[in-house]
Amino acid sequence: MATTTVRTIDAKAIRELFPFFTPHEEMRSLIYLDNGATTQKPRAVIERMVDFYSYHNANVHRGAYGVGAKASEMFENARERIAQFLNAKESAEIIITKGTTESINLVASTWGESLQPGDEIIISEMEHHANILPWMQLVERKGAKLIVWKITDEGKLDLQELQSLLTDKTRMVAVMHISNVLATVNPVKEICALAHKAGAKTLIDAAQSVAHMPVDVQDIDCDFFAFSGHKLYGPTGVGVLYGKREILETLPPYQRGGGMIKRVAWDQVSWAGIPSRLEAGTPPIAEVVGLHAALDFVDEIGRDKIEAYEWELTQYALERLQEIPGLKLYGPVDYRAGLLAFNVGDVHPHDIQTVLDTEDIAIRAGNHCAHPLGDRLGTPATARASLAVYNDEAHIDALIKGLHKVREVFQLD
Ligand code: 7TS
Repeated sequence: MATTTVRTIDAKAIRELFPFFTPHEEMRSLIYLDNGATTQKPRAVIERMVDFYSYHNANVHRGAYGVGAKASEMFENARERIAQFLNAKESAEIIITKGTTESINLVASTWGESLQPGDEIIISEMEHHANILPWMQLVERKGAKLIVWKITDEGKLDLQELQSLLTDKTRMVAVMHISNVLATVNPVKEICALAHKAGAKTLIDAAQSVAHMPVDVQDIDCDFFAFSGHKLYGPTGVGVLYGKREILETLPPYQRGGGMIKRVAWDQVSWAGIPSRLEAGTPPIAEVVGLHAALDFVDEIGRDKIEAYEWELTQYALERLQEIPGLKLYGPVDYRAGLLAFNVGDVHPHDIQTVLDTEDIAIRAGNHCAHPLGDRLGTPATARASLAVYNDEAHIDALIKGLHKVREVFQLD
């Protein structure tokens, strides 16, 4: 039996803040272990959005009438809150996007414009497709080169290896903060320091980190930092790109349209300053307001506390997973985030998922949008349980029971 005990957070009390975990006639009660894909939403987030649409709905940065001004104020307050959440210097460094994917595409297609033939972009072998494909497209367009920073056998990134890849041609090092498959927590501060020493810029894909640990963009000293609202207890359709002011100010527009110009005439156009220049069109207003509530939710619990709790729970899961014969876990075990990607014997991960579903346990199975990593690991697919602050030991116990059932169903011994 496991020796780890998990008690720093009352996950049951937290679940009560989520309609999704409240008994309802339309839903079976579910053990939700697919938080890497998206988290559930607390009532406070849902209610803030309902409140916005019910009583404050107007477009932003337009209507000078009362409701319009109030909507703009709510929107800009949320931007301030996001800046504070990341410890950005100022809210103008916060660009609203629709998610991590769009944030990275934005950087590749604006900052990337300055790339010259022969320039190099370094990304790691563990990246999600969202932090591969925009760079692949960019280097192809610019005659530049994509350099892949290989992972160690343990599933980590070796800083000495990075040092050997950095050259005077390196323009960007773009890496994930936490791997959505290996659960590796990458040393982003050290990565940024090395990249900067070589004269390169840095982008951190923080899709899997912001909800699970404290983050401070000034301390990390990254040039860009991207995340999605929906993996942070917030709505879908909204994400963030943080960028240092001095860099954002040099970027050309991303998309063109309303809200991002100073003046348009047939023969001349002048662009607005940041952040507006990079936010063409009506933004996801209710979603931004909902994200504000999500940040409050996370900070009310405390990100230090969440990090410590999820590590305790992860250790408990790591111990208990050892009880399953034939289970192969991917990624480091000395320290990791609360994502557990594994295979059991030669059972297909989709079959593991299906059997667990009959036990009302939701996990994800597949390649997790990281084909090159799957190639490196020698497995096209894994089953993945991913934890959040509302999960507890009982959920891990149910997962273990479910995995014993998988072994039974597929007659493994
Ligand atoms: N980067 C990482 C590290 C991710 O894990 C994901 C989504 C993304 C980028 C893309 O985020 P989006 O919100 O723009 O789609 N990862 C996953 C996952 O692991 N399972 O489902 C989505």
